[in-house]
Amino acid sequence: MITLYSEGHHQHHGQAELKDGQLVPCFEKPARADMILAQLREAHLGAIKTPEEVYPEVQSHWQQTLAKVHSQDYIDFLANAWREWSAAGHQHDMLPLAWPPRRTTSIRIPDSLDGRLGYYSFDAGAPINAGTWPAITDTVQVAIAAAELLHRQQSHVFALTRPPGHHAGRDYMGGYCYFNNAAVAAQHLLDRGAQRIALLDVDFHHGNGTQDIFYARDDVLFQSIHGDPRACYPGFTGYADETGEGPGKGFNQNYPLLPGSDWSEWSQALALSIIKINHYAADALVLSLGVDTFEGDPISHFKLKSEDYIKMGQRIAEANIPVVVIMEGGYAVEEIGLNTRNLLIGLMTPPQES
Ligand code: OKP
Ligand code: ZN
Repeated sequence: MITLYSEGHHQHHGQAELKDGQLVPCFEKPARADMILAQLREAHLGAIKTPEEVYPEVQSHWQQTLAKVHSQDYIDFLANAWREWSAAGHQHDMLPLAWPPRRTTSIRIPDSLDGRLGYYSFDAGAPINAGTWPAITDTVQVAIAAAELLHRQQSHVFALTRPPGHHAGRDYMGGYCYFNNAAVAAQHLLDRGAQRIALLDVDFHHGNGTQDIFYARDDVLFQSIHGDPRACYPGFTGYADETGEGPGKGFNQNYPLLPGSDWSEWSQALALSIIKINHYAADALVLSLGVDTFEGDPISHFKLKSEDYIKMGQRIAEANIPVVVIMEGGYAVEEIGLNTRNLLIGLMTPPQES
């Protein structure tokens, strides 16, 4: 297995997020990726490469792929946001403070930076600092290079992406996410000739952004297993009756599970989603991997154990299609490396057929 990684993510480190009414240090921090990388090295899970090493053309192509998944005005907003913010004399993180409410007659894009910040976000959970743009553009290239390697006949590739991406919709950020790395990887595989991509999101939180991007498309089958939106962030989306629209009808499935769910409940949802994926006959699988389903995760509410990630990887391997793994969440920083490593080991060593 090959891992794709780039140092650029270190430049993105938010200062604070809201939790239970208080500003607390961001759970989404550079050490998350560092811990995963350390575990991969220790386990000798295969070569760790930069996007430029394996796919130099990515440096001139990533913007084209990105623009098929996100709107150009949103991309431009992110490209210029910090420059505008710091020109206004601010040094602390950018965070939005107002959003259009229900019954807004027509949502126009404001001129003010605060207004645009609200327009292009769904929560105050995605702080922008001076290094956010270099980090998110670096990690998009990690995702594309990983997809490229999969296209060139690798059976498993791991994209160690950070910050995560699955809450980022076509034209909005939120929940630590700016660009949807998994959606970009799926798009690159389609651009390389794949007909059907399955995108399975196993992060604790609903992949609302990925659902948004592919909701009306039939070339990406989106499956998400997550905390029930009645109780869990981000809420509002992730119900089982959200099944796609227009040409995408039937190509979106949500498996909401109650807080407290453990491997026995979780693995039943996985089995259902794998049946769907097999039936779809996908050319490749993009796995949005969050290990915040872990019992020790500080912001999530499932009860998976470290060993369960080996089984998870094995079950996914049984679907017998090439898999590109895109890193999403996981905030138990001490265990994030072990849990990720276990998933990857499971993926590479499916149980022998009896
Ligand atoms: C990003 B990813 C709940 C606060 C939730 C944002 C969580 C973003 C998760 N009390 N804050 O899906 O791992
Ligand atoms: Zn998550």
